[in-house]
Amino acid sequence: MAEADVAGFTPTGVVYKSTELPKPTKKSHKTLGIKDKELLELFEDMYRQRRFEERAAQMYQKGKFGGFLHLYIGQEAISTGTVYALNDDDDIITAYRDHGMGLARGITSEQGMAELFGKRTGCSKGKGGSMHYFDVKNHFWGGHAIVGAHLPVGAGLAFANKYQNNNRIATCFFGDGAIDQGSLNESFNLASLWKLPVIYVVENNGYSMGTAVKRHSAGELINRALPYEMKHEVINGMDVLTVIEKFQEVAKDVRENGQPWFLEVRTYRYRGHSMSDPRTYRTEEEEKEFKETDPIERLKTYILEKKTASQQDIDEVQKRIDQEVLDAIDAADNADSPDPDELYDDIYVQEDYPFQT
Ligand SMILES: Cc1ncc(C[n+]2csc(CCOP(=O)(O)OP(=O)(O)O)c2C)c(N)n1
Ligand SMILES: [Mg+2]
Repeated sequence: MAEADVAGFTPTGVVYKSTELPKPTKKSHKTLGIKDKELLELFEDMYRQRRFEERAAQMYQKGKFGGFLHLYIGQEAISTGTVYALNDDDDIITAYRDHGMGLARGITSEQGMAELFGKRTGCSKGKGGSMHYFDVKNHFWGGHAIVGAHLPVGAGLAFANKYQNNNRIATCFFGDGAIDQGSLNESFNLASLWKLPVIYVVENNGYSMGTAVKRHSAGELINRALPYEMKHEVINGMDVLTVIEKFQEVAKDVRENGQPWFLEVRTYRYRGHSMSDPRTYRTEEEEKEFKETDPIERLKTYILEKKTASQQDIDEVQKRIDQEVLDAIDAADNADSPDPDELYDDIYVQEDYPFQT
C-alpha cells in the first residue's frame, strides 16, 4: 500500500519534506578546540546515557518501577554535544525524554536510577519519575510531560538572564510533536520581540509517538523561524562534533548579540515512543539505516582512526560505566521511598494567588 493511502489521503504527487540528515562537519576535533583526551570523555558521556537506559528498560520489564519510560537511545550526541558547548551555568530545559540530557548535565547514574525507582535519593526526591528529572544546581530545569508546555518557560529562563544581565543563555529542547503547539508561536514571538538570549531546539527524531513528521506537520519544521525573523539552521544530530561546532557558534552569537536562534537537529529515536510501543508503523530497514549512523559508534571510530585513545581505553570506559550503572540499580533498590508526609513538600504555592478558592 502506498504511504499516502495509509494516512488516509489520496496521493496527490505532493513531495514530502526531507528527513535526510544534513552532512556532518568536516572540521577535526582540534579545529573545534576539543582536546584529545576530551574525545574519550565525550564517548564516556554518551555511553553512560546508552547503558543507563538499556538497564532502565530491563528494570522496567522486571517490574522494578512503573509509569512511563521514554528512551533517548540514538539521540545522545545532542545532549553530550550541547552540554560540552554551553557554559556550565547556562540554563537547559527539555521535554519528557529527559534522561540523556539530565545525565549529561550532571545528574549521576545513582540519582537518575533512584528517580526512576521512585526513591528519595533520586534527582527529584523520587517524586518526579522518568519524565521529571531536575537538577537546579546544574541549571537543568526538567523534564516536562505536556508537549510544548515548557517552551514559554524556556523564554522565561532567558528573560530572567537578560533581566539580571548575567551573560547566561537558555537552551530549550522539544520534540517535533511540539512544533504545531500554540505555545511555540507565543514563545518564538516574545523571544524575538524582546531579543531574549535563548536557543530553541527541535529534536526532529522523525516521529511524534507513532506518527511520522511528514504526516503530522505541514511544511518544513525549520520554517517556523521565518515569521519571527529568528536565525535558524538544520543540522546533523548524529555526529557529536557537528553538534558541538554548531552550538559553540550559536551560543556565542546569542550571548554577544542578544537574540534568539531556532535549530532543527535531525536525529532518530531507535526505540519505540515508550515501553509499550511495538513500532509497527515503520520498517526494520529504516531502523537499520539510521543505526548505521549511530553517534556512539561514530565517535568510537573517529577516536580509533585519530589514535587519540586505544581500543583498550574504550573497553575500560565501558567496563567502568557498566559497573557504575549496576551499582546505581543496587543503590536504587536499597534506598527508601519518600515519606508520605513529604508529598506536598517542594510544591510551589503562591500564598496570595488571587484566584484560589
Ligand atoms: C499537550 C499534549 N498533548 C498530547 C500529549 C501526549 N503525548 C505524549 S508524548 C507525545 C508525542 C510527542 O512527540 P515529540 O514531540 O516528537 O517527542 P519525542 O517523543 O519524539 O521525543 C504526545 C502526543 C501530551 N503529553 N501533551
Ligand atoms: Mg519526535
